[in-house]
Amino acid sequence: MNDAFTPTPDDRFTFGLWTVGNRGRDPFGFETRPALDPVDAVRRLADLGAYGVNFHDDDLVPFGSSPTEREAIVKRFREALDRTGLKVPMATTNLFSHPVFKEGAFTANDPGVRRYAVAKTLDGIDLGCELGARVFVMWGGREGAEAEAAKDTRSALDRYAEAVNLCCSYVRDRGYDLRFAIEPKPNEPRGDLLLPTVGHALAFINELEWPEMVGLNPEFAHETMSGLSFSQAVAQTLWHGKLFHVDLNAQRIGKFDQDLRFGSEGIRDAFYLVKLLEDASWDGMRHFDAHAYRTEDADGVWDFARGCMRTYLILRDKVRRFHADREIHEALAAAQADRLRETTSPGGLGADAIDSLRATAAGTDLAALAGQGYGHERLDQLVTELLLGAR
Ligand code: GLT
Ligand code: MN
Ligand code: MN
Repeated sequence: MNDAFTPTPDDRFTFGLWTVGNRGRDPFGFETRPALDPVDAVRRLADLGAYGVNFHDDDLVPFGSSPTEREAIVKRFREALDRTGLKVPMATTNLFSHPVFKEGAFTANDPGVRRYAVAKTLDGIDLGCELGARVFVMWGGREGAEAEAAKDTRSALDRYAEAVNLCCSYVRDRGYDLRFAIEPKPNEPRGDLLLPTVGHALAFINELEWPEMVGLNPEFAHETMSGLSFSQAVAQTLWHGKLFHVDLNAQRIGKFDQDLRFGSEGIRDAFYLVKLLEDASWDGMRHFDAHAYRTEDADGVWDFARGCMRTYLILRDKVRRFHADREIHEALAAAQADRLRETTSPGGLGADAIDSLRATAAGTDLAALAGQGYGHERLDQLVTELLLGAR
């Protein structure tokens, strides 16, 4: 049944092969679902109205494939893309599954491991670009430590930057139209990961050789694991011009990385995130980095995928209603929400302007300002009622 919340490619929804292909394995239990052929994933996602599909090198071309096998796999996959019109906007490398990366990849103490990790990434870049990817995600799942004595963090950051610089240099040399998006995460699978939050990653980018080539791929679950506001993190990323990609899912604070169906937890946070992306007219991909519950069979996976997209579209409609709601407008005026756009010093930053600011401030009616109410209870309740369908 098609309704107003049925996705179309114009909505720019994407999924990873590893997301719909997730087989339900967890640290305590084996797979509960059969393997999914990437070509079937392409067909099902296209049927559901997605725009694209993303992958790790090994999701598409199994680790250890020969060049002939690689060629056959890529040909078959490309035919599926051509048949369905599905795109590959993003690609990435798996630098976390193979035991060789157990001590790190770009930041492994052993230079041999680091060289292998960089070379594997360059191969992944070739594969991604061959299939049209314009963004390359870097998630350093093994870059971190448990035994802190064994890892010098400052040297690790030197090597991390060196690896990213090598990848940028390669892309420039090849003339690829590709940008990198670093994905922060606080922990898991390592005890502590490097570049644990959006803030750490933004600062790291400034130290790189070609900072303009590198931005962020913030993930809902990862900032939430740290107890941080995802929409604030994404807003700051946008403010820096660094939102190159986004990983949407759901997460409860304080738990392991749950990667739940978008909107299944933290519906208010999800609403404010959708509001942010839509109000900013952000033109990137709405990528779902999530997977179906382990309880699901093969059909349940497509209920999961449909659910992610529908919830986004329902929240997008709520954003439209928010802007059209007269009472919400009044409450926003009471909160003086628009006045934050007024500059603090209309005369600028010079000495005269500062003198004038101080003269104006000297006349402040402290009692009046301290006594004013902002009406947040009313505004917040209106948002609650909007989300609950009561307005
Ligand atoms: C892995 C991780 C995700 C990353 C993927 C990209 S792999 O599933 O949990 O957060 O986005 O490497
Ligand atoms: Mn995650
Ligand atoms: Mn992710």
